[in-house]
Amino acid sequence: MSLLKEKLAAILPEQVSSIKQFVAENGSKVVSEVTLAQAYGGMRGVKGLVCDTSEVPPQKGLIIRGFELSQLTDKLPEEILFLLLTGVLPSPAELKDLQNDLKEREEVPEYVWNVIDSMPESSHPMTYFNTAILVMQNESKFAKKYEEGINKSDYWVYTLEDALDIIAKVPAIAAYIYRKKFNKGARIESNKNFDWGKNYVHMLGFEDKEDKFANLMRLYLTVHTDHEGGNVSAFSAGTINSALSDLYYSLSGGLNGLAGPLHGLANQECLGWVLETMESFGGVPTEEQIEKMTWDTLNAGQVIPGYGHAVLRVTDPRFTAFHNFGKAHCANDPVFQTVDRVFKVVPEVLKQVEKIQNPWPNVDAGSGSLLYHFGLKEFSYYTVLFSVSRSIGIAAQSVIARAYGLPITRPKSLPTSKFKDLVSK
Ligand code: HAX
Repeated sequence: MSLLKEKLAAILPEQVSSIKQFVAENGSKVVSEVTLAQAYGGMRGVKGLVCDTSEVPPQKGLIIRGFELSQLTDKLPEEILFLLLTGVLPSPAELKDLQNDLKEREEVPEYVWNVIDSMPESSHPMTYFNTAILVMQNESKFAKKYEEGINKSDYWVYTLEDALDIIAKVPAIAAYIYRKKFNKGARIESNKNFDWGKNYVHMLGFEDKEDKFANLMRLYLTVHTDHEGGNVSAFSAGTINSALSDLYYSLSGGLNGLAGPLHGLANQECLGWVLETMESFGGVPTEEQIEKMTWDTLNAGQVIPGYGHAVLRVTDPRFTAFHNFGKAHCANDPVFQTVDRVFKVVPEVLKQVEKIQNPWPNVDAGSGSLLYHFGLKEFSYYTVLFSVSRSIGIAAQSVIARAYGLPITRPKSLPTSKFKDLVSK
């Protein structure tokens, strides 16, 4: 048994029984109320979901198992996976064991390459990626065991198996999609000596002798892993998984949500907006020029991608992590300089638009300029990078949900006529 599985097997029973007792003793206590505006407003702020892997306090931003993001930016994504699942960072031996386990699971079934090869070349990289995950459903150990008839208490064990199988394979799949879609040449085999992030850079086909791009990739993959349970991708995946659809079904479904421009696709849109601004003004724009471009976009009835958030009310610490990396490694890059200047101007403009709750940058505002700096310029690919990382968080949330025995998700909807009745009472 792997050290990760051993640890989970040791800690989960105690956690599950303490949650059962907590709910039994306090089940009737009111923890949240719902206003009419919330019912029509995407359930914003309604506290009706459990997520123990991470939380997002509006005034602070992402906290993973008690660690603020700034305490985790030097960690590998594999360490974050261990942390999300167990609540503690791995020891060196536990990390090595997890990395070896992932290496053993990384071979991608041949039919996945064939399916990717047979898709229309015009398909978006996210369509390739989510299709590849879905077609691998054929491999689900959870689905096979479920069909055989397993005990509910073992659901988490086979969800973990699926989780590790998927996480091991996604870098190679994502890298091949990049190489195929953008005519970069043949598929590159994995290097068993590299960690998960560095291996991804290697399979994408980038020369990276000093590990500079690998360091950005490790940071990128660490930062995007998890963002509590209510965001579109995690919530959708969790809902699908709650029906005991296995992780292949649920991850693919959740990542289809990440492909939306108000969610993960914002990173591709954001760099597009920055480059368009640079092109309009022939180089790094002045603050006045950025202000004009911002108002032009708003007046055209469009959003400024990379700014605003449904939960956050401060600068996203994930943006800060990328901004700091950019200042340290890309300070002279004109695209990064533009992002830096946009950060000075856009919040001041958005503060003047009364309806906007949060004028500050989110995770997507700066990362594209760093990828661009290292030569990954095909920005329709950026959401795939996000997805590779988010697979970790979604997988961890599903393992925990199955261990807790959470039931099928089923909130109540009402027609407008019933809400009118409720309001008039
Ligand atoms: N530019 C222009 N208008 C904005 C805006 C922005 N950056 N952010 C919010 N608004 C508008 C909303 O569109 C909404 O307008 P309507 O009432 O006319 O529909 C109004 O301000 C109120 O919105 P809000 O309450 O402040 O924000 P929401 O919770 O409704 O939406 C969004 C949050 C992230 C979707 C929103 O801020 C947005 O569209 N931002 C730009 C897209 C983006 O960066 N998305 C990525 C978010 C992070 C993420 O999930 N990454 O994966």
